[in-house]
Amino acid sequence: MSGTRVTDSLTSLLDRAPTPEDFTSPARSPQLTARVGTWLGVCFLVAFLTGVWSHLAQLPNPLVPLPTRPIWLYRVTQGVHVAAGTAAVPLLLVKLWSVFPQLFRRPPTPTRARLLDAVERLSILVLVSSASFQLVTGLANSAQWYPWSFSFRSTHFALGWVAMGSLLVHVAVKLPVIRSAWLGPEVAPVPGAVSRRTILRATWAAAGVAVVTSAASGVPSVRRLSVLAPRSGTGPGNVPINKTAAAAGVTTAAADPGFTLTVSLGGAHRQLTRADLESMPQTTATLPIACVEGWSATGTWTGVRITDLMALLDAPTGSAVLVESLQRGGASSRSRLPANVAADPQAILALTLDGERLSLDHGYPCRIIAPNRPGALQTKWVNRIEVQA
Ligand SMILES: Nc1nc2c(c(=O)[nH]1)N[C@H]1C(S)=C(S)[C@@H](COP(=O)(O)O)O[C@H]1N2
Ligand SMILES: [Mo]
Repeated sequence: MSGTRVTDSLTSLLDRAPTPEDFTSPARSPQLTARVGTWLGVCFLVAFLTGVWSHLAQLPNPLVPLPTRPIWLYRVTQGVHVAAGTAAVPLLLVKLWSVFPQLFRRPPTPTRARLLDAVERLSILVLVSSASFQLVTGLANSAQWYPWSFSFRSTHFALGWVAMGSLLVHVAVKLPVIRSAWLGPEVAPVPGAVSRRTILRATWAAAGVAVVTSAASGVPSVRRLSVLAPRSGTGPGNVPINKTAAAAGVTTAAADPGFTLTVSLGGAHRQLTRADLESMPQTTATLPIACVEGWSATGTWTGVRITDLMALLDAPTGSAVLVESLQRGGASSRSRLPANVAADPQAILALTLDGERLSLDHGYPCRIIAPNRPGALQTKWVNRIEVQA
């Protein structure tokens, strides 16, 4: 095919493609787009800030020690993170529906304008794809479904910055349109057409239903309504079970009566059986498991303070602690308690939950529980504690 014929057929294809004017639904308007878009932007900002916080909370070696109080802070920020992301799903769908005819806008003719148009389209492509990626992976993660091989946390974190950056560019470019849509004269409703108010109400309702049925399982009064939340069900002590002992491949080792925990500092170490741990002073704390997936549940845990274990080896105060599980591999099979966490009187190697011996699935013989930490760091089936002086 010659060059001119290619250009000719491309031109005729473009001629036959619809134009924005072909989509005549009076329900679409800049006023609708601006309202949904503003709330979508708010959801993304909230999810971004709480997401960065969650990322920092999971760093083994935080630059600045994150506080261990209030004990419920991470539970709230992560619940809000997942709720904001879930609410954003219907908002993004309505927003895209309200603007998609613009895809068919013909590029302007003057070179400069055409270039600007191309840049804007490119920035929107980045925004829409990064935003969709965040919502799809986030939603899959909150359903504990990881159908990919990349690291969820670092990818979701990196794309969060991309989405936020392109959102800022988008808002800056559209500021005049957003302003006049919010502040300009009221547009009279078109008789017989679905009104903007109806669409907005349906959109808010959809966002509300999405949050309550899937993301609100950490709020006791609505937990029963969270029918789509994978772990609104209860395990022993009303604390859901994240990964079972069988799934982690630790059943035999964890149930072994010969189990010992090794506590070490440099070359020195102590071996402790479960009976040894039970004979040490016991501490009780009521603390939540707050999963990155959005659910959280409170339990009353009893066991040995981390500081008491450190004292067995005369470890210097202010030491951090590395904790390892019987589980081989897996992102949650080890965690680090920075010095301020290890020193906390509520940082416990738990032996019981709600007065009952810890179940195998909750981490028997012993598991970490400490205040204001992501659930992923509350290591189960602990068999090694290494003091890092
Ligand atoms: N060894 C080990 N510990 C683990 C996990 C794991 O997969 N393996 N999952 C973590 C995650 S992501 C959470 S949310 C909590 C859940 O604790 P639970 O199952 O007792 O509710 O355990 C954490 N501890
Ligand atoms: Mo988790």
